[in-house]
Amino acid sequence: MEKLVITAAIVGAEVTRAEQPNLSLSAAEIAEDAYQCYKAGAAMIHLHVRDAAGNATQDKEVFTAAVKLIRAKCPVLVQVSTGGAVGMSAEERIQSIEADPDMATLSTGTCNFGTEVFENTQEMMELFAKKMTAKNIKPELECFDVGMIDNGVRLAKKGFIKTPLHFDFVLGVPGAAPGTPEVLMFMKSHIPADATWTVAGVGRSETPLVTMGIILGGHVRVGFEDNVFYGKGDLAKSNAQLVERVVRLAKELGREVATPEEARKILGLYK
Ligand code: KMH
Ligand code: ZN
Repeated sequence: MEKLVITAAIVGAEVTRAEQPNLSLSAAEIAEDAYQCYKAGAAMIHLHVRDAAGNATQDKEVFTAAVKLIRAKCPVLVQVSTGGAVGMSAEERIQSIEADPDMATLSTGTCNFGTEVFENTQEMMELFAKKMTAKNIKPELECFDVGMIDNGVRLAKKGFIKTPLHFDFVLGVPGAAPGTPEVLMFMKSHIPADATWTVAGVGRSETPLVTMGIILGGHVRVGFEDNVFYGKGDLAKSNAQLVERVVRLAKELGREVATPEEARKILGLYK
């Protein structure tokens, strides 16, 4: 089995300080958070950024400042979000790839997202794919439901993105696929044989799905974007605490953890 790539989704677009008092908002806080996750064993940071008021933004300058500060502290890989927040335009969302990331997300389908709709039309997916390919950035295909896998495969068949593909199954978003073992097993079996995959479980599905990801040879994502708790009713102290748990689980289950440089090869990043 390949070594385990741990991604830390440290900020997200929706979480607030009221829900998680230790949430990082400024570029300096985000960089320190990323560094602590790197020290704990994360090979990659899935990055969202916030504006001065603490709201999600896809502003390229804000992304660039955060990416630079993270890179000044440690060699962790940086994957920028192009998902942004619900309601943002495609043009707004794709700005983040101007920050020279190692990787970027590409959500391959529209779904309900709680009480809202996270829109990713065919036109948007093709636009994002073309722009990432032009910049030599490998996309992580964010799949919140099963049909999104097929949309990702179709993008490759049409020549918008290169194979082998890398998927992230984000399970447990209310309105999309639930975070259950059965769903993960199906999604894992539904991707091309040469593809790699990561799993992220929202809320209480985080730790069970991470454990399955370790056992099944996938890769895993944890962090405040997906889950602010350590246990039931017990807020996590930090993103690093969530990463530390993954490292312990991996050790107990006999899976080695990848460094950022190893992760770059395992995921087949382009640069
Ligand atoms: N904030 C969600 C609506 C991504 O980062 O690519 C979308 C999201 C996906 O977080
Ligand atoms: Zn995200």
